[in-house]
Amino acid sequence: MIPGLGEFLDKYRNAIYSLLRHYVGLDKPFLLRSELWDEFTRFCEKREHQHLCDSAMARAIGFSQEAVIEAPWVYLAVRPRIARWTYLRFHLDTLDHEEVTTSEFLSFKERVHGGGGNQEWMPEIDLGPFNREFPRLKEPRSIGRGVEFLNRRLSSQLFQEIGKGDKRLLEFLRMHQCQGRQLMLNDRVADVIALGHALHRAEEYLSEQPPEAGWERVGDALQQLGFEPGWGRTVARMREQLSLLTDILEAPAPEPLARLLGEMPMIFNLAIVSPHGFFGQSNVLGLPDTGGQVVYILDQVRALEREIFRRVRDQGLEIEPQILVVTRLIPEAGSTSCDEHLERIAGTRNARILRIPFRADSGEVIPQWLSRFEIWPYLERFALDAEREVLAELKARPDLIIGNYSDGSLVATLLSERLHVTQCNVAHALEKTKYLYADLYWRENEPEYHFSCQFTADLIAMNAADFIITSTYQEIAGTAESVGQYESYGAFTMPGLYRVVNGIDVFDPKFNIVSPGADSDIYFPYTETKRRLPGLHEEIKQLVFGDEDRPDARGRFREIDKPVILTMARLDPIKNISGLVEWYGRSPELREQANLLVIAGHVNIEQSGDREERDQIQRMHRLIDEHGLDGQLRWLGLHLDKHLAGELYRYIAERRGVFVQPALFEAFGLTVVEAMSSGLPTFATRYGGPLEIIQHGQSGFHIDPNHGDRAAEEIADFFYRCKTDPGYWEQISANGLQRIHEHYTWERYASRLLSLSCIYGFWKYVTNLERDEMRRYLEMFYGLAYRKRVETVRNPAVDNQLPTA
Ligand code: UDP
Ligand code: LCN
Repeated sequence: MIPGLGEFLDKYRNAIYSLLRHYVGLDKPFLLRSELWDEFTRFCEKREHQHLCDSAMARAIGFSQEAVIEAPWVYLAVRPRIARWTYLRFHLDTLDHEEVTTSEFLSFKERVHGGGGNQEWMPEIDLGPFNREFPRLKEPRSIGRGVEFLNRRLSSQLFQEIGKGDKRLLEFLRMHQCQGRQLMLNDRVADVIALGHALHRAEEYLSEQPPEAGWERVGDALQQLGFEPGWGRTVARMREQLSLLTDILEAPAPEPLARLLGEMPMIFNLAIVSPHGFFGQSNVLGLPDTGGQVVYILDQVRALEREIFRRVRDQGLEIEPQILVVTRLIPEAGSTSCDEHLERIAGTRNARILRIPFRADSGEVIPQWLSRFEIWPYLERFALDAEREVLAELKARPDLIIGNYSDGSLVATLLSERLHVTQCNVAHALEKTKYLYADLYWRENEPEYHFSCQFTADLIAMNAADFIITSTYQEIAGTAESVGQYESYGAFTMPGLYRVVNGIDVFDPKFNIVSPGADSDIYFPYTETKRRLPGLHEEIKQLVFGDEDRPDARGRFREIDKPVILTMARLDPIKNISGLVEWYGRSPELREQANLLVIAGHVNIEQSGDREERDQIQRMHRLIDEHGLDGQLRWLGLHLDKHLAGELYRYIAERRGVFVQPALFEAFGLTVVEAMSSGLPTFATRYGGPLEIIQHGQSGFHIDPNHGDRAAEEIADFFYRCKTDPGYWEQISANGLQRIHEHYTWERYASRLLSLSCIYGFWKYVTNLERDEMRRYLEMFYGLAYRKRVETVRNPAVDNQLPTA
């Protein structure tokens, strides 16, 4: 509860009464955090209410994420700290107040919403009890560092019982095989005592061998002692690993255990699942539902393959790792390769895209692209087909399955369950926080978005995953002010369907932050002149300054010496590109300082088949007309190939421009990382990933898309300061580069992801991380709720109700 709230309420009953009346008088059943606070400050403007300004009540309102109001009740969902929730209710007449349970809060919300169904008996989804026995983090600051916590907690637990941990570790080391070849230990090591002796003798033997010698020289002797390949390429490395194991057996500690496990030869074959969209290597970006996720996965594959090869080599093995990206085959694929069954991934030795069509129940192949909101009926069959094809293609089980976005994670769940393989999820973007009240008004949204399928799939996949990696902390648990994307699945209701009182626990150690980067061959600093692509400069000059008329462009810069503000994104309302155009149009200062270059969508409305994009195109033209921007703004309705995009960032940087990412919300924001990697000072939305990528005022700037005039002023001030403070632009640019170098690189990503996979694999083996009870519950949820919702996508006439008691 809020300290001091009780006393304050008792003492200032009159003021509290007026405040509650004020809220009730607004005649709005649901208020969000900003509305609650704005009304509170308005209320406090009156002199007689000023004592509320800095009171326990102010804190209670300030911490509230939402209010549900129906006279005489006011219910608040209070979040006093990151990921901590309490629910309060106030009675207008009696001024009583009390804490209520999550379930009571949600059922009041359902009643006020009047959402139909049997509200007396709403199915409650509660995954909390399954985690009762399971270690969970306590401090919000530890969220996202699950593996460190697990190592600490489980290693002490495991080795507490004398002999138990050692035995499990021994069994684990003995079970490794690849392509029929035994790795690490063989049957000669019968028990832990024998392992101790064998280690001792092996270390002694190796200490007399040349440090650079390999398995061919020492293998026979080591095999006699019970060791198999996998300990290292050289004697020096083998000694290091064996000595780590000796230390662990003598005095188990989390850090050496993590080092030993993190480098074990466990991951050679990987399946990365991403069914929706057009997944290809060229001509796909900008097609519906096809954006950063594709860029992320292709870069991820290259980085992982490099890292697996490095590890395999260091481990002294000769194994060809294989990575498959499993996606949908689309027969009507236009100019893309999405109708090809198998496609090699450029820049890799062995990675492929494996495409499998969606099929109707009749077995017929679905020929056309489907929106990500419409794919639910096809996923189960897709998973079964994928299982067969992946096994045939790899000629083995994958060692790790990574699910991407809601659909990929659900398919990964089905595959992992059937193949008994470690499962990792990557969300990219959870839709729930993107759409206001998407859960409460699910029924209204159902025809277009089918959120009931998506949120059910999310709950299943999140809870089934062995571990989840996120790009930022805020993706899991938000900030002091805003709710995290995963956190929003903790408690919510879909009236008439089900009520979730414990959906996902962000304190679960399965969450780990592993941030992506930008391809360093493409996005590198503008100062690295030798690596640059001068051959593209003439084309870029034409694009930016546009001497020629082009059908896909509007506007041409009148004053070409001014620096350029660059923005580039899909023309999706959430990206708010038209918002930036409006701020620019309304700011004479900014227009005075710089030109605006927009790369997004299509200039010609006829070229877009997407309703939301068409609205944006119209809005863009209207704003350009209204503010007379044709001489200061240039809008290119095209998609740049990544080499061109990379060189364009540098071209703009060289001319002392900036990059602006004005989204209303951005889950992560690859363009932000790309621009910063090029040395381009970046202004990006404070809602979502960029809040964490950029340190405001140091390595770039945060802007608030809800206060566009202020954002425009801040950008204008930056240009002004650059004129008066030589070196300022360079300083921000250099800090941005350093930030990326230290935190957002694919090398770091790949190394961490593989270590996590090995460590979670180990803990899954030696403890009950499988959580069988949870798995059974999820199976039931899948069968009874998810499959039923899927029927409604196939056939909207199907009754929307779950059976109620
Ligand atoms: N992109 C591109 N050419 C374009 C527009 C975008 O190569 O004309 C790339 C951009 O460089 C980035 C990705 O598309 O790699 C967009 O990813 P982001 O995470 O910024 O947004 P998303 O589209 O996933 O929401
Ligand atoms: C989806 C998004 O919306 C972006 O914010 C991310 O950068 C992208 O996926 C890659 O994870």
